Amino acid sequence: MNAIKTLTGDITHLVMDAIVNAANASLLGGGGVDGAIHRAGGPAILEACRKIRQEVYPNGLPSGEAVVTTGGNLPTRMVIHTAGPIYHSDPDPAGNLQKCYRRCLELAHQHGARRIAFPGISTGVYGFPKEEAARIAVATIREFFTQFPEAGMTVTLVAFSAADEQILQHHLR
Ligand code: AR6
Repeated sequence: MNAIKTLTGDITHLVMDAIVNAANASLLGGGGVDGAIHRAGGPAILEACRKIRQEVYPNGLPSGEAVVTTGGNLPTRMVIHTAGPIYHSDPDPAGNLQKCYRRCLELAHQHGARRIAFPGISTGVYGFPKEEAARIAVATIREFFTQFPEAGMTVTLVAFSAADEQILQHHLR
């Protein structure tokens, strides 16, 4: 059985198989949830990101792509880093946000992750409207579940405020 849940809190505290990082093309850290994950996860995550930049994405992670690293000191086995679209400059913000969710779910599934948590990718500094982002998140996860009914995944959508969780709940109804 697959399921979608919501929760309000700090994603770095969650015991999961995988948590998603709303990173950027550089993969070298930043503010928001990215900063929190690197601070709490320690240097092993940054080290793994540097290696991926050198070996796989010398020009940076394209918008809509995702990569997996260790969870370092976090209570999660792995971190899936994705670069969400910058809402006001990306040529296809909705399409690329959908790709982010899809790609993260595919990687989680490939790595055997059953408990996976997402923050609101692009809904902070990157300016993606929260309503539209929640609709895309829920629709993309549901589509994935339809294609992989046997995946046995529980996806937790993590809000950083009660108001944001209300938006997610609305789209789950
Ligand atoms: N746990 C859960 N959610 C969080 C946390 C946390 N610890 N911290 C923030 N949020 P943002 P973006 C929520 O700005 O818009 C960074 O500098 C927050 O309330 O972190 O994808 C990166 O390096 C918001 O709803 O990510 C990039 O340069 C959501 O997480 C850039 O920002 C995403 O906010 C990415 O921007």
